Amino acid sequence: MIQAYIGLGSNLENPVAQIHQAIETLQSHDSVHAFRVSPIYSSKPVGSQDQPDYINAVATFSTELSPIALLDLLQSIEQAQRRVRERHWELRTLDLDLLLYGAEEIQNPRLTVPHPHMLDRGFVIKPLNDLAPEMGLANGNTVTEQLQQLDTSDLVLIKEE
Ligand code: ROI
Repeated sequence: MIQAYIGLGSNLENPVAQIHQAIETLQSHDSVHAFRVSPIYSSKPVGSQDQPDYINAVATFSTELSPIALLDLLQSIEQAQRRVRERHWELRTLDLDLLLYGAEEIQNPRLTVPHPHMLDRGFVIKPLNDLAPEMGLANGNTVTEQLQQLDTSDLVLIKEE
C-alpha cells in the first residue's frame, strides 16, 4: 500500500459542490483506504487573474492502485464531473492532481510526481500542512517550513471537513 496525496481544485459551476462530489466519489472507491481530507479553502487564481476564485483542498489515503491506475481513476472522476478542457491554464470544473505517491519519483508522458508546481503553491501547501505538517518534501523542508516561505494571505477557510 502506498500513501497518496491528491490536490483538488475547482472554479466553475458551484466549486464547493464539485469538491464535495469528488471527495464522496474518492472516499467510496474500493481501492481507497483511510481517506482524510483537509479543510476547504478559497484562493485567488494563480495564472490568469481573469477567472473566478478557486476552491481548493488536499486529500490523502492509502491505496494499492499503481500510479497510472490512480491517475486513470482521477481522470475518470474529472470526466464524470465534465471538466472543461478547452483552455489549459484556466476554467476547471474539477482538477484532481496526483501530488505525491509515497516517496516515489515518477516521470513519464502522462505523469510527473511529485507534482512539479506543488512547492510554490500556497493553495496546495496550506491544506497539505493541515494533513501532514511534519512530512518531508523533495527539497528537504517539512510542509510547515515550506508553508512559511509562501504568501497565503489570499487563502480563506471555507469549511472544516
Ligand atoms: N489557482 C488556484 N488558486 N487554485 C487552483 O487550483 C489553480 N489551478 C490551476 C491554475 C490555473 C494554475 N491556477 C489555480 O490549474
